[in-house]
Amino acid sequence: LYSYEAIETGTGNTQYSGQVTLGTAPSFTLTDTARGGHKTYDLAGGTNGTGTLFTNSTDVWGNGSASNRETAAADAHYGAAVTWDFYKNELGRNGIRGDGVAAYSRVHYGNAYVNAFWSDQCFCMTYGDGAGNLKPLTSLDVAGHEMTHGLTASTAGLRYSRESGGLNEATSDILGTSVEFFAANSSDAGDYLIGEKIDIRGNGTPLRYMDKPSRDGNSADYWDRNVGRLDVHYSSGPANHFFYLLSEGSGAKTINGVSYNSPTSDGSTVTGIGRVKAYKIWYKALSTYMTSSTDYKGARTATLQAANDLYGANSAESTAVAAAWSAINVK
Ligand code: ASN
Ligand code: ZN
Ligand code: CA
Repeated sequence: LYSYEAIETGTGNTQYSGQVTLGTAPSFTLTDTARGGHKTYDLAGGTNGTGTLFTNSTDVWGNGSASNRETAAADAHYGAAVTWDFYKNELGRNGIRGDGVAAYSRVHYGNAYVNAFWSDQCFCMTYGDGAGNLKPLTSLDVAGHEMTHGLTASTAGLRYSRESGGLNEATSDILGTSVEFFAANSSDAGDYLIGEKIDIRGNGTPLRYMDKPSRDGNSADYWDRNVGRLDVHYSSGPANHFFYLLSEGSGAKTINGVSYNSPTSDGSTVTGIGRVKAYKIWYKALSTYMTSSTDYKGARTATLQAANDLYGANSAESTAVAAAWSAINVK
């Protein structure tokens, strides 16, 4: 008639998010019964299969340093849990597919692998250890980014090339960043930077910036007719910029100690509506109006429809959506 699964929790000492609570049922494995049964596995340098489920009878996982192989697992397991809670509490969605079933995570992929990825084939997230094995790609924003590739595949299905690919990448940056803010984790406060904790270039700079994407040297700030020719991690720039402008507005601003200065293509001033309304609009557009072939023009239409549904036609929110798109040259 019904089944009962114990909800057990242990302590994770993560590298990027401090000490956290982890789902560890049954009997001290990295299994999050409260969140669809999400499990975290050790690939131990392998590049296929599931590897080995993490087990530790002390129920204390990692020590905050990458030299302990459970540390990356604690970060990945935590990132999946916070993203799950964000989807549920903020977006009203029960897991990636809305069916209450979790994906799983794999850490220690390959040798000094400096990336992380989502796979529709395994319905799983995979993380490398980073260069020199010291900075695994398991920060909260990156976990939210990768899990959101699963969400996008389950909803709009944005094709991973040209403009739809840029929108797919931006959706992962937008919701990954939103997860970081949602967590309100004192060791990893929210920001509009992607991968800032990983120091992927070794000079302290993040992978991407949302206030002015061209700060990375490659991403586009504004839409133009050739933007779809860029790599999807650079054609995401205008949509990331749209999300920043819609949330925070144009110009200079400091948030959680990080300074931003967001320009507009036409010198207009955009007034932000706050990131909570902004991500609710983006998610409704993604899950209701966007399709596999949605381009930048289509994203403008989809988010305007979503804002009209949520806040009313002619609402301040809908007006701000139009203004933010116009400011990145999507008229
Ligand atoms: N980390 C990258 C991403 O999620 C991996 C890739 O390029 N597919 O976009
Ligand atoms: Zn991505
Ligand atoms: Ca970040």
